[in-house]
Amino acid sequence: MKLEKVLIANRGEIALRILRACRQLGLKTVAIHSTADKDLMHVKLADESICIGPAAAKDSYLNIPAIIAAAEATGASAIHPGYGFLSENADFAEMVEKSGFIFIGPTADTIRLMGDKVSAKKAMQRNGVPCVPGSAGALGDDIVENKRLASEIGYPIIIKASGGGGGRGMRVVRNENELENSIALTRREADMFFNNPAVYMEKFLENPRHIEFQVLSDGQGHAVYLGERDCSMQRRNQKVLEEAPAPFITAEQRKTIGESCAQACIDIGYRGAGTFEFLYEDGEFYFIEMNTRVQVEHPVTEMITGIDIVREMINVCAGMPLSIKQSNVKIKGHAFECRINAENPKTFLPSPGEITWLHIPGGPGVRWDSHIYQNYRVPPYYDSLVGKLIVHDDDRESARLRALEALNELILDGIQSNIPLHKDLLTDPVEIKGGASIHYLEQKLEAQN
Ligand code: MV4
Repeated sequence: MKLEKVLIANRGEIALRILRACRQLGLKTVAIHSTADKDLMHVKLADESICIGPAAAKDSYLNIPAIIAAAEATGASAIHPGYGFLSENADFAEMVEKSGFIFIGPTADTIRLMGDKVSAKKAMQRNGVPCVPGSAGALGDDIVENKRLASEIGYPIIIKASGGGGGRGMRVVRNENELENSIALTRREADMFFNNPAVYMEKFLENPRHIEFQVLSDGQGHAVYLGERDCSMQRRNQKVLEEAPAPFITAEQRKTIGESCAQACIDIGYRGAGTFEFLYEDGEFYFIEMNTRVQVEHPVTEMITGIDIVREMINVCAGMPLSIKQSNVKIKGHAFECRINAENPKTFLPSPGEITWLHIPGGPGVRWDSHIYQNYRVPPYYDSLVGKLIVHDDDRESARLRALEALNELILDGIQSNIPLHKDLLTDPVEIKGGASIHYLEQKLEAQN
């Protein structure tokens, strides 16, 4: 089917980001929104908009029949899921394609394969992507065998739900006494939350960094890697500050790991934008999971490569071959992204409400990806992300100073935000040095209390 009109099945900043990419490609856009979101910027800008349900996400942005009906009613040719919501729901992708629309993402089978962490890991292993040492597949019920495996790997180990991911359904086990009970508990939770009792075992890495590789792939035998991002600055599995490239990663490491990711994409017939998540400790990369969607932090990669990831993912999902060759991917300079959340800076509780004054920073190398505007009311029903401040400069230190200056210019009044946290973080000696672990931010915040 020819791509002419894209239905944007999301809200907020990413819906606007997708709309901008569509506009540039000459594609018509359809915004769908909940009753609480009629004033969203992309709803105003889209060629057409449809209210698909009440504020609660389960009745609107997660309502598959309502979204398919909106696509049919508007004659859309494709659906872009953005991130979160239905973006990694294989049943949704399947329904979209069975209804005759293009799903702007990988096939339902690929989403299913990567959603099952045991099968994802197997796919990576056969393509030379380095993985965390662990069980060869799902654990059986033989406790003697599981104990043998755990002591072979060496404690501490971690039990993870195969249907989990993103930090849900995991349990660290520090000695043999806890093993049987931990497996049983994780299995029970996995069955309850993911409808899948399969669990697997990995060596637990105590103090890793979170480094992820961005890929683009056309499902027709071509794939490129766009370097890596360091997303270690996080609190409760929510990333706060991201950067690209990752500090202290060599060009040789980038090439080795990136090539293995691109190879895996070709092997599984991956289509669209994807992210390979790794833990990085003592100079080694260990694959943990793959995200089959466009990610919040994709702009830092766009800034250092000059590649419009959202445009490319639309093109390859519309059936065009990948237009980028690996030899044309050049990493230039350094980028940071500050996630600006509407939240209480001390308690981190959401802080919805009306934005009474907004001033957006500018100048060279400053990018603001956000749907908010002066007098916009941040609704209480959704994620608290209200904007992303992205900066780029020739080197890491210049980019850091540019981020600080942009944060100083940014005025966001009427709601509380984490702008103070970003100012604090970007002047923190550990952040200035670079390479902090995934636990650093939580430890820093703990020490301040
Ligand atoms: C781990 C780990 C240590 N060792 N796996 C959490 C999110 C999910 N994507 C995987 N997670 C982890 N897996 C092994 N073998 C530590 C984490 C982890 C983490 C990973 C990335 C970013 C933030 C994190 C915070 C806590 C734990």
